[in-house]
Amino acid sequence: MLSYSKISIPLLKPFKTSFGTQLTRDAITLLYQGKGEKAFAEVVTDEAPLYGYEDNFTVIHVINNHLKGMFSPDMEPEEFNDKAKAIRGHNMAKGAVEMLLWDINAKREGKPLHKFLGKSRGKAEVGISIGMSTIDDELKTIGDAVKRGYRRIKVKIERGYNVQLIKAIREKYGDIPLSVDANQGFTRNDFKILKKLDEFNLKYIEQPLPLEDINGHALLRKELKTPICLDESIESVASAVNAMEMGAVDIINIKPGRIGGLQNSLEVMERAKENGVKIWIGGMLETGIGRSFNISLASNVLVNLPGDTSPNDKYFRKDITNETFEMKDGFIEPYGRPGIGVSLDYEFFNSVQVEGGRLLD
Ligand code: OSB
Ligand code: MG
Repeated sequence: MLSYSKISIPLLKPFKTSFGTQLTRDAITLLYQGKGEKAFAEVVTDEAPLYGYEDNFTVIHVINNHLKGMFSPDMEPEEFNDKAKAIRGHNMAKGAVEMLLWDINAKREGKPLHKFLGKSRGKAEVGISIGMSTIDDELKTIGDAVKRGYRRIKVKIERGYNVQLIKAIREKYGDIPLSVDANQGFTRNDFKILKKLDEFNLKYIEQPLPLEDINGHALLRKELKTPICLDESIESVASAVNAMEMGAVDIINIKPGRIGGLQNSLEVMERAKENGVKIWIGGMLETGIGRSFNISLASNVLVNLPGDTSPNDKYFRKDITNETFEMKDGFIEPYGRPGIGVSLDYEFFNSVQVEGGRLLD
């Protein structure tokens, strides 16, 4: 049986980006209960379409009315992807169903997901993504993150909150590995502001322009010394190939839940390698379910930069999974049990569930 739930869990700290402030993680989770083990997946959408055009409401609609008929627990992810190609876009909805199939298949084979996906290093290199607040508060958070051993610090920027922040960070912490994420907060008229960031030796600037404007990123890339990383613009394999062919991108932030799942992620990783583009695995404040998928993928040998896959306790006082991820020397290990290797704390899960329904017999 395939079912979904919507849960809402409070974030330890509000997470502010150029597109808004999140106080809770409102996640759609998928559960497949067959004869054997249960399998899980998590959709990366939120209540409102601020990051991309999909949201929790479109996802439930697309899965319920279009994707569930294409899903069978006996199929491999590739077969589902071939069928789901008939539906335009909606890669966040597709990605969650696809990842559920990876968990089902890995469990059927008795293999941990990170090994089932191909060559794994057995650990993921971890960076932190810090939401906007005040410069003083961010400096404190960064000090703690450096002490905890994070391998890269990423701060969010927007119009009116950028150069001053980065200057303060460099003054206090020197040349730590630092990047910035604008979440589409700038336009083609802002190249002058963005050029000012060149003097701070940033690892990269992530998604400065609107997601549709891939050529704008190519134009900006010619103006900047700082490498360009794309996040929201990479919605599919095709958009990744377009961005690379247009010279719009140095680095891609892959979120499997954003680009239709793990098969697409692996394909983008192969294409990136051919094109000399670097890869890291991002996050969307996922619970332990989505986090486990991200960490499994981030352990792959084709990933070559630290990602946004922090331990659960960066986000939540309590998570919906019994197992949590811990960071040691800036690395997190995926679980060795079959599939995603985590189980649900049903008592807590039920207490935070705001909506649920059966999708399919
Ligand atoms: O742009 O990477 C982003 C969170 C929600 C939506 C978009 C983004 C983010 C993050 C947080 O940066 C990454 C994480 O720690 O999960
Ligand atoms: Mg981003």
